[in-house]
Amino acid sequence: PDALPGHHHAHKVGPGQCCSYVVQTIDAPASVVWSVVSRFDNPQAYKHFVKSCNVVVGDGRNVGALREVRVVSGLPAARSTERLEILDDEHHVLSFSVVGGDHRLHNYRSITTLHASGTGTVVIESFVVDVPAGNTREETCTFVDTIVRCNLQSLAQIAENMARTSP
Ligand code: A8S
Repeated sequence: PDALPGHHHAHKVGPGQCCSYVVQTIDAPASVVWSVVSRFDNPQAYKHFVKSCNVVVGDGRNVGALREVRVVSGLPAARSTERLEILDDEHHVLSFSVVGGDHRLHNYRSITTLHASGTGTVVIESFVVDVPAGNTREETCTFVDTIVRCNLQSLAQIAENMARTSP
């Protein structure tokens, strides 16, 4: 399975859960994209919905680190507690899970992988999450897809700017 580029994204999906993924091409080298994505302590660098982030356990470079994220107002949530699950600098893989907060995305887990493609990078971010009571699978997937797509579009802009100014 290590030979398959997508093997990290093979989530275990339970009965009341949904999963999906977003793909984003970025016109910047994977090393530049990784320098932004790998900062578990600094998601606000490209996630516009994040107002602030504090690492409350560990140091953000080691599995098991916990961050306390506050999101901007206007969303159906104010905060989220997230655990670093995978940080692989060699293969460009980051995964975190949601372990607390006041939102409805219970048992959320995402995996982000970078893949060099020509002079650019392809980013794949997949996720699995419980479908909240009173919502459909489609509603849940659409909600999360929208957030993840926003994040990856913003990541593309930032990394492309970095690559332009200091290639
Ligand atoms: C991420 C991905 C997601 C973040 C979701 C899906 C969230 O931060 C927002 C709204 C919510 O209702 C849930 O990579 C939560 O951050 C923007 C607070 C978790």
